Amino acid sequence: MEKFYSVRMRASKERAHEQGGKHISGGEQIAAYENVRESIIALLDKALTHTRGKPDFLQIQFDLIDEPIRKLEPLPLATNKVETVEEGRLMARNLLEKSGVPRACIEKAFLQITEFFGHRGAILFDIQSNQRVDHPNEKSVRVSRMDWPTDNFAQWADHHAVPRSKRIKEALVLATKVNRNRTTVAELCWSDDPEYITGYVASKKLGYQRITKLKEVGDEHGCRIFFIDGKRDLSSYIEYLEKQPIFIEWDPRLID
Ligand code: WAQ
Ligand code: MG
Ligand code: MG
Ligand code: MG
Repeated sequence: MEKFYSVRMRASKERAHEQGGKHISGGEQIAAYENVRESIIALLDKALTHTRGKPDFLQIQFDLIDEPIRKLEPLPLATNKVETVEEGRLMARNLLEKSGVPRACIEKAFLQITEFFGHRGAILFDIQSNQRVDHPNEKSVRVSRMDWPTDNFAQWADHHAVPRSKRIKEALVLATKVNRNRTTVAELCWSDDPEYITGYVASKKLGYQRITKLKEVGDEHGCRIFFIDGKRDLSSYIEYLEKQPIFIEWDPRLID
């Protein structure tokens, strides 16, 4: 069996993340040994040229994946065009509700949303208790060990008339890993990169629903919230997010 390595990067400014530094960039890939160098260079470039600023802390590491890598079909994609942030966020709320997140939970999360900005990972929000549950220490969760082999992604992108963008690839990889898990009800995301204003709501039910404007250009506040059904075991869910290796693989015969 071919061996694969998880390659991860994180970069911050002023101090390391755990010392309260500003998050600049993160990234995760899976590479065969002969491609590890290429992965590390790609992640290094991502960190050194980031629009959130020049990092002064950077860490890249790789480690062998022992477990078999599970394959998942990418979530179906749709793009919703909106003109204003207000329209975009209203659409996001409606899509979350259609995905099965209760109205009261959505309102509670949006009331607290400024506390969910500026993290390196995702906030877990429980739809039973209407509370943030990625405690202790309010440590957001970084999803890792996932990738989409380049050629298969390019085929998928061309077929769907979507640009072969790294950003779209990374977001759909993460959204697919997260939302194919039964504990996840839905996800809400927009970037913390000042120039990138398209975000999405994702769920098993609705797939990957892009929304073309969820913030203003120049705004460095981004967020990622996983709405979860908290009756299930939280620690095994977090273990899945951080450790379960996943490859996205699109089957061109399954035309959607
Ligand atoms: N695990 C958990 N949270 C993450 C991860 C991860 N691997 N990567 C990013 N985040 C969180 C973190 O809090 C970031 O601040 C926030 O998400 C935004 O990350 O056009 O580019 O990488 O279809 O800036 C979505 C739309 C783009 C793409 C999202 O997010 C499209 C994006 P960013
Ligand atoms: Mg990213
Ligand atoms: Mg790769
Ligand atoms: Mg970012």
